[in-house]
Amino acid sequence: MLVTGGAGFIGANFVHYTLRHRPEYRICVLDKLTYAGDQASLRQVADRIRFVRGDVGDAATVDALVAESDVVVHFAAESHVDNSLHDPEPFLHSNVVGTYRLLEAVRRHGARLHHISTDEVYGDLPLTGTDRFTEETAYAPSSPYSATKAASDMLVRAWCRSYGVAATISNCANNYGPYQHVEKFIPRQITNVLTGGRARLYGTGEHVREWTHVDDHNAAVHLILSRGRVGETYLIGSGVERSNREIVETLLELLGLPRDDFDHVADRPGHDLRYSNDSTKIRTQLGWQPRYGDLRDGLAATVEWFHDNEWWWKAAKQATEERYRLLGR
Ligand code: NAD
Ligand code: TDX
Repeated sequence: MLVTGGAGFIGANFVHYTLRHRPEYRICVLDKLTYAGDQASLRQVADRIRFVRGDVGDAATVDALVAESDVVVHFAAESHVDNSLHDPEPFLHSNVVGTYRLLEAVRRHGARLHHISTDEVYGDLPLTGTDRFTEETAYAPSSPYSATKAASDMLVRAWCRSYGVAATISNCANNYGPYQHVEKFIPRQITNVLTGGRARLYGTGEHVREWTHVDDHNAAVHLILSRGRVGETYLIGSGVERSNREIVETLLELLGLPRDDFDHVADRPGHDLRYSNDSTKIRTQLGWQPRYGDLRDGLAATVEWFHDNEWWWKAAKQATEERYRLLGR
């Protein structure tokens, strides 16, 4: 199994999950080790996997690795919306060209591909209401990040239809858990507090996200690999929605601080209001069920993980906050 982006947040958790639950797979990770990738996330399993530092946009590297693989799980991407607003170009390269290179290699060598995507390709939903994205929702990406993810999904669909590539796609909502980069919302607030700073909420904080534990996402990916139908798209989401403000208040409480101990900062341009996935298809057709039912418990475990693993995030924290200072957030 080739895992692209396996040194990133979800990819590294996927490698750990696979070694725990599906030890029959022999895993090769291909990762460029951008600012977001960290081989330390794979330290405990380094002797059980092969690690190749390389770019999914590099045709020769990708071709050689896909030639040796039966299954490819494609996590590699530039993944942060704020970075994409500031400098879109790396998103075009990694997310669009990278997926194209992988599709061409998979087409040549006949490997099975699972493409990891996001609910952000569907745009956003009104703040109030019960609407949800489904597999039939029209694509309407808002940010350079989501536009490049939408493009990559379209490439996968076209390569399935025109060349008979054996691929599936999943679009998951926001993930949380260990090894998530400190630029992302939940780790940023926790590590702000742990380093003596304050939580920072964009705009009013009323924006809503649907939070899925990374292990629940990865369990769904394995179900799709073993039982999913080639050519199909599956939406993944826990059904647990919270406003950003509610998340910050819960984190502050878990960290032993007053619930209003945060700052409002400049809003994100084009900020998507609400995400919510209707995951009926994967639940009914493949039997997926999220196991991390209680978000507060999941957040408590995540706070504990960041508290106990300062060695993993300390170096990235300063550079990340430097970037945010330039963005005024
Ligand atoms: P991440 O930024 O933590 O990790 C991305 C990894 O990809 C890093 O290790 C990085 O070094 C690597 N990478 C980037 N460009 C590369 C390239 N050109 N070649 C090789 N490796 C490269 O991201 P994440 O949060 O783990 O997201 C993984 C995937 O899941 C992405 O495709 C993202 O769009 C998708 N996704 C993320 C979420 C979420 O909440 N984090 C939700 C839904 C979907
Ligand atoms: O400091 C912050 N304060 C804040 O209020 C940060 C970093 C974020 N936010 C807000 C913006 C969003 O409404 O929190 C929400 C979540 O922000 P992010 O962690 O940046 O995630 P989001 O933009 O929702 O995208 C995430 O989910 C879908 C992932 O980063 C994407 O890769 C994935 O596709």
